[in-house]
Amino acid sequence: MKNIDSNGHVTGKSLYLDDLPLRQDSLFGVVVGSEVAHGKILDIDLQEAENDPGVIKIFTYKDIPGENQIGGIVADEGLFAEDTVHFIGQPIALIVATSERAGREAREKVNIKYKKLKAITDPREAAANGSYLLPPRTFAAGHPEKQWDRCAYVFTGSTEQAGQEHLYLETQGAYSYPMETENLMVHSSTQSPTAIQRTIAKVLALPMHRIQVDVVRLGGGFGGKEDQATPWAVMSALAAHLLKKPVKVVLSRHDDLHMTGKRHPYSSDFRIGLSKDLKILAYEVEYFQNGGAANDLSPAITERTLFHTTNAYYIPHVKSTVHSCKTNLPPNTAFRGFGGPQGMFVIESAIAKAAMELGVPAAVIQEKNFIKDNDVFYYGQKAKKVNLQKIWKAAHKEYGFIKKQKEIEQFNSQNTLLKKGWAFMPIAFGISFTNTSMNQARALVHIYSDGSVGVSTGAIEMGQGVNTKMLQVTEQTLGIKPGRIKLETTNTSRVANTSPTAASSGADLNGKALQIACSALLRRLKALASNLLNIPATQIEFLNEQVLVNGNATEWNWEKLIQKAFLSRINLTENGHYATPVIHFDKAAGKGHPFAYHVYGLAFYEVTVDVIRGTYEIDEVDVIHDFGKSMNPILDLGQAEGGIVQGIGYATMEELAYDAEGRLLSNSLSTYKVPDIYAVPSVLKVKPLKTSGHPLAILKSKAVGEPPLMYGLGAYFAIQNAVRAFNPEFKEFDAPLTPEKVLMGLYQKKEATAKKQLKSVNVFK
Ligand code: MTE
Ligand code: LUZ
Ligand code: MOS
Repeated sequence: MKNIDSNGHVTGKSLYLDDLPLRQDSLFGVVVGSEVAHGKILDIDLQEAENDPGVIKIFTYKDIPGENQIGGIVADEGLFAEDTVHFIGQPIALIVATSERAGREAREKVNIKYKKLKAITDPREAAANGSYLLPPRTFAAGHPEKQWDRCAYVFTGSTEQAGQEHLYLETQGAYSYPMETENLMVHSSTQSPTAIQRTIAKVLALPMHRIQVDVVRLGGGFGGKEDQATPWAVMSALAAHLLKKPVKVVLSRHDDLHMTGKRHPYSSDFRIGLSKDLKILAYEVEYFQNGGAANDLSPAITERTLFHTTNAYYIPHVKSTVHSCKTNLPPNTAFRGFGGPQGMFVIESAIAKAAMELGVPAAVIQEKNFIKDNDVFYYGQKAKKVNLQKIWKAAHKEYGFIKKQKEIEQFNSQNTLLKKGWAFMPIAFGISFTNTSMNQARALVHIYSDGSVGVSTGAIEMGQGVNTKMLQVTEQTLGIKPGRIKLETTNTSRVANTSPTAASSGADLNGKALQIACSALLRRLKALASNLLNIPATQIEFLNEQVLVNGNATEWNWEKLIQKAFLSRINLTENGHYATPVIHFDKAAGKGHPFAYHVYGLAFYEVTVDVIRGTYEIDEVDVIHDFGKSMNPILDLGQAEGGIVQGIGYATMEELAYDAEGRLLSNSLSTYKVPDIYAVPSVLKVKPLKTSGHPLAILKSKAVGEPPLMYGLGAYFAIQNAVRAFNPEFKEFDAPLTPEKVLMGLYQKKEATAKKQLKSVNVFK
């Protein structure tokens, strides 16, 4: 089934927040952000702005009836700054005006005086100053400290990874209006309607049931709207509630880039120890995570980094520590992969470093250390149904890598102006929210008396096609035509207490809840048919809208049976609840079984570097991916391709530039370079592994939203190898590997010491 949104998207008929018709007397909010990265607010002069003709009111923290607090995991973030500011763009006030333009003009007239304080934007510098969001978290297994002497080879190194801008096509925004009594209706472009409902309730001092959040779809989220859709929705609700008028707050692209957090940059040190036969015996890593000015989702992202420290490998002795550093940048947040890509880049760098020093291809070390069935991930979960060996073999057979590698070697020996490189990137990504309690969902199904069906779940459609998957689950469970089914908006009054649509679990969690609801309805209808036909329910089946008995048609079809059920006063509404079984995790011990299952796969990269210009092309990416038993191969392929390209952008070209004060310089699409169609590899093949799927995946179809992004990291190592074919001194792990860095790397004399004094202190040296 093709994506049910595709016609609407290409004809422009799909509705987004900005397509909602405005109510009479609607007002518009423009956010006033801090102009300094760290400072005391000495004075806020709103007089001149307030006198502007279009301005209705300017709100600050003083207008908040409840708590000035929007922190989701840790209560450390005000909606509006009070006396100090911690990043450029931090909201201080909301100007509500009769038009957005009037609001923006008034913003020019706001005068805020600050006393500047020292701003820190580098996580190592923050650590050196004791500036942390939370104490460090460590996961460990075995005794790495006792292994170093026993290892035949030990290597240390450091890595740098920049952040990444989500660049959802639709910027952050919300539209709220008051309803009868104290009730509020909130339309928001959010992955987490419940977080918005809960936070508005807290800020306005209202019970949650007064607030209804409704979401049609998002023009992309990528994690950027898991937590950070909240402030704008709360601001619009605050103003709507206090002014008793509809208020829309939508960020301009410029404001969105400045005010919202991004993927966390990491600066990390590793030490890796191998045996004579290249088994990894021990691995130690310290990550310095750039958390920005408040926790936001950093504690959860920290955990996912720890979980993905060993990526697809079995390592018996591991110690992994994340230092979550507080800096004067916007709070960094969820981004497809959620700390996983950061953990994986470091272990892949460690393997690459060992391979360079030992003079073998990294692939030799990778393949020898893949995790196998019954090996235990270092956080205690036993690996089951691992298929990396199978994937490795399938990939070699399918794509003929040995021949490709020989051809690349030959190419390099014959060419002086162009050099090729290759690399493998394996992945093992855990599926479930790492916070066990979040792994639950609900679905509400109505069968109307004409036989049509309305489905509500907690899942948010953000382009990934979750609504299409929900429709498929309904269709297959009830045995009816897709045309009978309508996916309702995601609404907190219909489905309450939702987890964000995140962690790639949207389809699994909501789909399983929906299956439970549909199955209950089906049992009820079968009991009715059994009565009508005087046949045991076990012999009855619903297929293609027909009621079948032992495979034979009866006089009853779907419509007729539903009418009969309604007249017989049978309940045609059902609510399904699903909580992932099996999973558990002891946070203090750092051990347990946190994931329903893992998604595995392998990507191969071939790239060509121009040694005069430093430019490069990604010639080919060949992937074998474990989709399980895909319920929708076209959608899943789209997720894989999109994820890979987004990951390649992260590893090679997306470079966030700040000035020394923490002001974002790459604040437009002319200065922040994301992959366009020309950056997509000329050949990008994604083939499914043949497998029967996993029972905890919806219809055995594995979660696909995030895992493919991490294949993108392979681009880094392939380009690095191409540079090394020209200059073996190039050994840096500093992502993204932009053409500028490639050019420097091609001509650098010896292994460069890290750029800054602070960064050169490897904790393992
Ligand atoms: N695909 C599109 N087109 N747009 C998005 O915003 N978000 C990604 C992924 N794929 C995203 C996307 C992220 S970060 C996640 S967690 C998953 O979709 C969420 O959806 P799922 O749980 O239904 O896979
Ligand atoms: N969000 C979250 C996530 O709250 N917990 C997670 O484990 C997670 N994983 C991936 C993406 N978002
Ligand atoms: Mo995705 S980072 O889990 O929203």
